[in-house]
Amino acid sequence: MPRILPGETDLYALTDARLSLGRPLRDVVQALLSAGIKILQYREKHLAMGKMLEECRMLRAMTLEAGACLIIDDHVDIALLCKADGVHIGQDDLPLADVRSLCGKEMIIGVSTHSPEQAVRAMNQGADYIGVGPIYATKTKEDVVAPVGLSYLRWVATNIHLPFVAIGGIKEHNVAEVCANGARCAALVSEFVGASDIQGKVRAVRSAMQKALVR
Ligand code: TZP
Ligand code: MG
Repeated sequence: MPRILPGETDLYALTDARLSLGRPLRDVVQALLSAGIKILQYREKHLAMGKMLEECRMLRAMTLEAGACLIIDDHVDIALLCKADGVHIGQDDLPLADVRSLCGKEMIIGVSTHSPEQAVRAMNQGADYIGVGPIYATKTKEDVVAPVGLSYLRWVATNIHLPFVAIGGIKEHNVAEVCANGARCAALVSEFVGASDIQGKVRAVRSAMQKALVR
């Protein structure tokens, strides 16, 4: 099973059917995987559980074929049933220790964090990676907290020795700034799934990151 963590790859893509310009999930994900995305998070907040499970089983087959890691947002039950590589939880989801007891040592657990306290707690409780954000304002997440800006990102890059991924409002035009502030992996939702040319957008974001990182 592909166990790939943020930092081992530069980009982390998330699904969102409502932002995908009406295109089927299969096509959107195929474009992401063809562009070389190696971590894919299934994040659909508005579907029935049975439908989510069906979609996740399809994504499991597609990600295995592409050698990509599949992470499920929120739902440890779906992650287990579809044999995903991991699950991603927020501050209001099930506690990390309980999720770990359900899914075992091998599965990846990612935790969203918005402050140094949350980052330290996630690390001490055994998260495999943390999400850091929202860096910028975003309309993609409904219950989003205020942007934490680049200062929290710099703090994590200096103080937390755990893989991390920056998220929230990251676009082709600002990803260089995110890298300049310590990120080695960026998570994008609307910029990727909302692009008319998804593969071209992934290439453009990756190239902006590479330019920022060699500087
Ligand atoms: N967590 C923090 S911000 C966010 C999530 C899931 C949404 C990011 O979406 P976008 O479209 O890349 O701003
Ligand atoms: Mg959640």
